[in-house]
Amino acid sequence: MSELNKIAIQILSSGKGILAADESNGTMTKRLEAVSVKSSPENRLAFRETLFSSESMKDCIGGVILYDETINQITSSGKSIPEVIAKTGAIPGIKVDTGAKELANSTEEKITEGLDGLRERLKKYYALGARFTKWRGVYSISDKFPSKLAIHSNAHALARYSTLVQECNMVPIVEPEVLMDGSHTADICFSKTSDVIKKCFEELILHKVDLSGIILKPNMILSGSQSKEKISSEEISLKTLKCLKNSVPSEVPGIAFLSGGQSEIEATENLNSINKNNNTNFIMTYSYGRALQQSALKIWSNNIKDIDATQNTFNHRAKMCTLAAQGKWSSELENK
Ligand code: 5MM
Repeated sequence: MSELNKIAIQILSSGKGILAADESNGTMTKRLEAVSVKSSPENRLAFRETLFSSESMKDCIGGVILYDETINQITSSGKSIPEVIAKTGAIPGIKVDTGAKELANSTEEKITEGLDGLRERLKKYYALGARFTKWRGVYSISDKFPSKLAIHSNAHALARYSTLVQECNMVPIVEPEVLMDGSHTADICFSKTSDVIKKCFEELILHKVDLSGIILKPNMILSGSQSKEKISSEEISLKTLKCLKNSVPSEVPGIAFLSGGQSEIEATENLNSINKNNNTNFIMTYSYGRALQQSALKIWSNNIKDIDATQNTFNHRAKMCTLAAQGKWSSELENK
């Protein structure tokens, strides 16, 4: 077992998942302003420190993805954020892409940037305590999209990013996110997501990435958010499993889904169905941002001094997701 494989397994095993707290300042500002809190470095730190010191970190969270600002922040107790996270047993990680920009020659689509100077930035993050990283490619669905150009260029970037990360002894999370926006059916999502993931692995293999030392972070197979089609959690899980079974090489140790705009309960229920029906050898868990933090952020914004109330809300969500990662969740547990 390689060192990278060990790290990946440590992050994902025993029902643990990943807390995606890597919102860039732009996204975090939108989230904070939506609950009428000023987006200052102090407030961003206060919310995140509250989550990272919660009791559920120990049993539920295997890794936390940070943003550049956060990994460099020092808490009120004088500890760095990676130290606070490592003390709970979770592994600190870092988002290393610099965002999705307009794709030249297909300007309605996006290409994720951040390869320039990446090798040097990775060394700095390793020294700060990061042992895994994240890079997100984004793809939209329409009649024409994602184009071959977007599929190819994002896969190429994900592969080049992964080689540099492994060279620096960290585990790359490979996140190709096919967005939920649109009125497409789940079958269209299935076919476009399959194309995207297959191309990613074609490039990862070409670039000689050690597949046993990565984590895949894909979307689930869902109907578009404006679609009239409504499919059950059971159907979502079967389509998602079929897509991943057909597109992901067996060496990959685990898959950690993004929530992508699903409600907290939808993301939990769907992950639970996926695990109940899991007929693959992949660990199937969560790497949620909104589906772990939304309710906690609302409670925190009511009174940022009431740390217990925020932590209780976050603990509940983390516990529900961890049960779902083992196929042991049920809706009755939400009200206990
Ligand atoms: C936490 O949100 C991340 C967004 O970062 P940007 O601010 O750079 O857009 C995002 O990559 C996130 O890690 C994944 O999309 C998963 O989050 P959700 O909310 O979809 O579970």
